[in-house]
Amino acid sequence: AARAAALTRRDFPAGFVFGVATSSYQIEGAAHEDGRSPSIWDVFCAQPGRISDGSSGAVACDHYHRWEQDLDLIAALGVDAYRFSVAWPRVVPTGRGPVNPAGLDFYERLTDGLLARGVQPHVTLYHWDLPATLQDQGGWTNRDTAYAFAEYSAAVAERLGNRVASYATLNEPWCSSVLSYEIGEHAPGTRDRAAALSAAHHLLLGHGLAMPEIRRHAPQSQAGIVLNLGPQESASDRPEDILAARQADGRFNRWFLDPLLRGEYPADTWADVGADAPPVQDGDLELIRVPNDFLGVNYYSRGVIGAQGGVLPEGASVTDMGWEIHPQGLTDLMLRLKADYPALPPIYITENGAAFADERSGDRVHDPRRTEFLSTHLSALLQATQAGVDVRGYFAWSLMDNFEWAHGYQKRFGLVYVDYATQERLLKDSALWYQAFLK
Ligand code: PNW
Repeated sequence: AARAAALTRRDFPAGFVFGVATSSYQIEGAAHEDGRSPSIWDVFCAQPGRISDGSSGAVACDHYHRWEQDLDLIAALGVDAYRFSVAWPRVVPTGRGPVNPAGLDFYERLTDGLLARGVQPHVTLYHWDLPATLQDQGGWTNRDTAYAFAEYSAAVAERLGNRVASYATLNEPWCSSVLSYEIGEHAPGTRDRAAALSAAHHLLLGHGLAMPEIRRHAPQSQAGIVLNLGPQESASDRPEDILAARQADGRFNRWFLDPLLRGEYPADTWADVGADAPPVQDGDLELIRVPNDFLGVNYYSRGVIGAQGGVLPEGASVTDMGWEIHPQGLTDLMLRLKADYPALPPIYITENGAAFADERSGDRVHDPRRTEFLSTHLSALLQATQAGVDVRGYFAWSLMDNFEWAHGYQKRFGLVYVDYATQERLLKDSALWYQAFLK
């Protein structure tokens, strides 16, 4: 802990980018303004029982109206970069069809506002808010959605162009396929493995189709994709646990990494899913294997897997999400990616952070566990860079408390506290720590 407390940005390679991250539906609110159409999350939140506190992102952090003060806050943190996402239903309200200029205006204001403050804009094109009209036609289980995504991506890249430091096509396709179509915890909330695997394939195809559009309109920006990854380790030496861990790794990590970086689905997992395998057409994998300038990695935890499912190791400490706190897993993951994928591009950690119920006392919010989480994960990342892994940046999740999907507002990931009754923002102790780390 003493070493972690002393850590500063100067321990990292020159040029290493430090930032904070958010996503559109989680912070913007203004769900019906300036031509925005409903997304699948508006529809999902309106269904009783889907969101644990019955809330939605209709207002969220009201960032759509408070963006200027939020950009000042970002600048005050002293970060190099800010990662935000663009809401597809603001830009192409019908999903596929005419562009809504007022939607693009908002993201142009953000982009220029960041640049004016000396902060690099990093854009994610799809952080889960699919236009609801596309879900009416099957959403990501419909191959056409991949083509619609490429057209929407082109419209964003055409407007924002080279002003954006990096474009990520998708955030966490595991979440927008498996969690959304198979586990049913995220929108649209279906429970169908074949649908999830079809969705995953069309998401990857959408990435492959969008990349050349981004490059055409923003040739100087970096372009890539963001995956949520984590080691899936066996709970014991028993062969059945080892097999289960390998299967979990196949579904969670390799199902996305292998098509993107090797141009093939993992054979063992393909065999496991049997008749639920996705509808792959000739040429799809060549498109999906398009070279990326970077791979974004969101790291929160590892999995410890037994034949019965995921287990929590004895004595493990967890965040309010119930996720094990395991910084070593970040080092392990980075080393594994380098070892297993010769085509691995430079890595950005595009999300890392923790939910804790933070105690507010007056105008201070004491969150020592979040500071500890961030500093130990940064140390773990530093170890990976020192072992030769090409990591170029780190984004803390999240800039501020926000709408945590199926958990509503009851899980707080922010470095900045949000008082939802007043929309007041307050730097938590962890934000002050990050500020000092960056000085
Ligand atoms: C990510 N899992 O979601 C998202 O990119 C963020 O929008 C979100 O707020 C953040 O992590 C915290 O949850 C995840 O079940 C959701 O493994 C679920 C999982 C991973 C990431």
